[in-house]
Amino acid sequence: MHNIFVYGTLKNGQPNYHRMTDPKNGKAIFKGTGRTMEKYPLVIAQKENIPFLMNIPGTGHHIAGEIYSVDEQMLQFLDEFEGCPDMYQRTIKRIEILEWGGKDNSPEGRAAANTIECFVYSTTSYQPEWLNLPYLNSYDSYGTHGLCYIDREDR
Ligand code: PCA
Repeated sequence: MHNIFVYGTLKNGQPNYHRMTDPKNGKAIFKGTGRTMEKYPLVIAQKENIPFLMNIPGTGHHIAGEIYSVDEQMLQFLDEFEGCPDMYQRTIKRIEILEWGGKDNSPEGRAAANTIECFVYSTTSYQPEWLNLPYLNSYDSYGTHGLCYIDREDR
């Protein structure tokens, strides 16, 4: 199993969460909530209103998200779904654990420290104009920004 930190449309309550819970895609077990140790610029870009964490550590905010443990099948599914490595690249980042909320109470399932290394889909293939967009610290497709994510199926 692999730890993955999601900050965008894959979070619970967001438009692509159902892809994480669909057993056809593999397995994803919720572990808890966290935020990036480093600051990053998180923007909503392109006509489909897609959240992008630009891989520029030190700029922007600590980004809030959710930690999941996923199997190899789900990781492969997510790589393909997220257009990795063209649109996003999957890299390892250190995440500060805010709440360890998983159902797994076994010693191995519990967080021993207050940080954890996770895969994250961030991007270096961004448009320079994106640097001028507002930087978010937490993504919500349905937020007051009005930039609701446009589903893949509706494009
Ligand atoms: N999906 C991935 C990256 C951005 C997005 O919308 C995520 O939720 O972390």
